[in-house]
Amino acid sequence: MNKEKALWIYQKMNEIRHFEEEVRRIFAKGEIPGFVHLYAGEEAVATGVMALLDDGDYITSTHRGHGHAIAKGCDIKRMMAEIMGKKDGLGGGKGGSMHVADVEKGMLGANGIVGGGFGLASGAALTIKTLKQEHVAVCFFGDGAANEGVFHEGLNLASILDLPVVFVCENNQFGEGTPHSYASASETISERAVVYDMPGVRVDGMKVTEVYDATREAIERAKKGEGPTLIECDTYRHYGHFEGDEEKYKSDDDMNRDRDPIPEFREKAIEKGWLTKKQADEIEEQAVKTIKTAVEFAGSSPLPDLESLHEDVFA
Ligand SMILES: Cc1ncc(C[n+]2csc(CCOP(=O)(O)OP(=O)(O)O)c2C)c(N)n1
Repeated sequence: MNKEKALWIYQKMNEIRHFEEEVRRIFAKGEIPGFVHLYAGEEAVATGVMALLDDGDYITSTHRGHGHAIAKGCDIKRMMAEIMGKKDGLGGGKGGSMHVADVEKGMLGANGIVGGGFGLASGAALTIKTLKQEHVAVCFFGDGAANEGVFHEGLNLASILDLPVVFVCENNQFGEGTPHSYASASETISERAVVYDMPGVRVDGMKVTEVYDATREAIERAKKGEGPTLIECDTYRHYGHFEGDEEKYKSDDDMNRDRDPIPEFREKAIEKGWLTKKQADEIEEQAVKTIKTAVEFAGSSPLPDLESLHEDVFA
């Protein structure tokens, strides 16, 4: 970790948070078609990992993918337009929140299929290995996805082929309304790594520095040809599973509202001398402006033309 990385991380964390707060507001006004699953609360994971990647590295995302897309460098204005179903969206407004993608940035896509990223990430890593590139693929997935069969297939394949892939579990304790403690036979997800002969690490996913350090080691290993790593990040989503979810399945103790990775990192970064208070304040103010501009851009973008209905549609 250094000043440059810390500045970037704090900027992206704030952009993600304000982006999600605006999506929440716009969704409540009825201006977003379909579902949205907000990433607020989990910012330390996306930023801690993505601080170590560049455009040549691939990621696969989830239904809760806005944070991954922002941290991977997707155009924020075009993301907002996509989520609002507008013509200038990254996918022409036809994919929406769960299909935000930008292959040029190595963002292979948010994904409405829980567990849909395991095969894609392993495939991307196989491409990297075959072409002898100095890159990695990162697969983000939730604790719920870890109970899908494809988790086991993906990890097994990546291990036997020594693929340069990092599996990052965002364990936010719930798969929709089902607690991890009820749905998982193993206490942790990381301990499952042992049967696939790869390192399994569990970190506090509310602390960017922990996510960052674990990811750095995993990437080094992957680039040396030593194969995949499983990282489990203990995290928490601030809002419901999707917007409109009243979270009646959570007790007061489960709400964990005071766990927030952003002030946590601000304090640490200032204490370590990576950021000054002034820089942190400026980053916070700039993030508000960046997202305001994105909302204006998306709001003034037209709906896709009716004649384009069958373009870019594969099913
Ligand atoms: C294959 C598949 N099964 C079920 C669903 C319905 N579904 C959408 S999100 C979700 C919960 C996923 O939980 P988790 O992987 O922990 O991610 P989180 O929502 O907590 O980020 C489920 C079951 C789906 N979209 N795809």
